[in-house]
Amino acid sequence: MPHTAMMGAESQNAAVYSALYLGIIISVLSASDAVNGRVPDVAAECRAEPIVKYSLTFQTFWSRKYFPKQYPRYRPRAQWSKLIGRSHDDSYSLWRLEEPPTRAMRQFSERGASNRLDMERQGAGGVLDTFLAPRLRRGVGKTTVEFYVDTLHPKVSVASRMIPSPDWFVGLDSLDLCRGGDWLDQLTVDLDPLDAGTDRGLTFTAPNWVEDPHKSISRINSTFPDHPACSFYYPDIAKLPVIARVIIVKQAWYESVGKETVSRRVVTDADQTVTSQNAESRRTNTRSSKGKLRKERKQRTRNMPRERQSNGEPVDCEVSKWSEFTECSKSCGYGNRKRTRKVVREERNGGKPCPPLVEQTLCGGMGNCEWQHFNFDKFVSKG
Ligand SMILES: [Ca+2]
Repeated sequence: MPHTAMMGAESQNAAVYSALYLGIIISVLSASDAVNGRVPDVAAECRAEPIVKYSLTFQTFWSRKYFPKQYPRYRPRAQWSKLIGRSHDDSYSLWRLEEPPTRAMRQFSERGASNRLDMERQGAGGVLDTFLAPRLRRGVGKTTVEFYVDTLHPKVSVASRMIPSPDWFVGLDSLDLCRGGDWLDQLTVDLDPLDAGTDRGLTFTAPNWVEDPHKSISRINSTFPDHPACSFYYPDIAKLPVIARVIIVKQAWYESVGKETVSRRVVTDADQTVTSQNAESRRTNTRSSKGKLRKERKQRTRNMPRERQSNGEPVDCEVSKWSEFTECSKSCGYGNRKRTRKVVREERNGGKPCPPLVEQTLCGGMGNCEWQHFNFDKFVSKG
């Protein structure tokens, strides 16, 4: 690793571990820590939970207020491309600071074209899960996506291109979510603008001007590129305001039980009847989902046969048998399947409330994928 910031990053990582042990689950790293993040403890590999689902929120702050110089207001106004993401092992790299970009990343950072990146498949070339979040049509915005990691592919990388820009993007490089034998609960990483090194333009709307020969990927800051014309050149400030941030939160994890991998716990809100509801819709639309739930319950009560209400004895909730599981949501890679049950009788007079009505389990796996170059043996051994 050529980075001189290595020691700093290590000690900051150590601080993060300490914070986690103290129960403080929010920590802030800079992008350089993500780039340089190396885990000293590789003996324990988060084996207790072989597969983990995380949410990743991409939040952007590219506003005229914080970045007034040449701020793109029209045709196109400041915005962000779709966010490309992968969970992966050590053998894969989406992009790396101080290394030339791959052809796929060059295409993406210069033009937002992802046809080469789209050829990267789940279960191939060290990639476990491929995911993407839709573009943000303003400089300031937020979007959330979910992805899976496992003990063999504990790292996550993402990239989103700045539009308009010559070849500028933000991203994460190989952020390891397994630290000291445990999966991180929550992590916030501030992202710096990056230059892919393949276009010489210095301003957001500069015409296409090939960098020949190509350079390596570098970090843009208030004095680099060191040219007054650069759209991010603010020599009077030491550090650019934060332009983008990634917040990663552990959502669910899975253990192997017999032959089947089942969900052992899903992070939920207080309402137990939505135990297995999709975490993203819950987060973004909590009020409406609860409203809907109330409505459904009311409906259910109205449609049920009226029972005698005369005595005040507690009546426990009664539910039907579980339905069959739905088909797996993915034919290659990890997906979800769920089963449901219905309320046969509501609880009354302080009787036992209804248990969860939806259960979601993990299904699929890379064994279903057809790509020849994937090492299936790895996954068979995971059960
Ligand atoms: Ca450039």
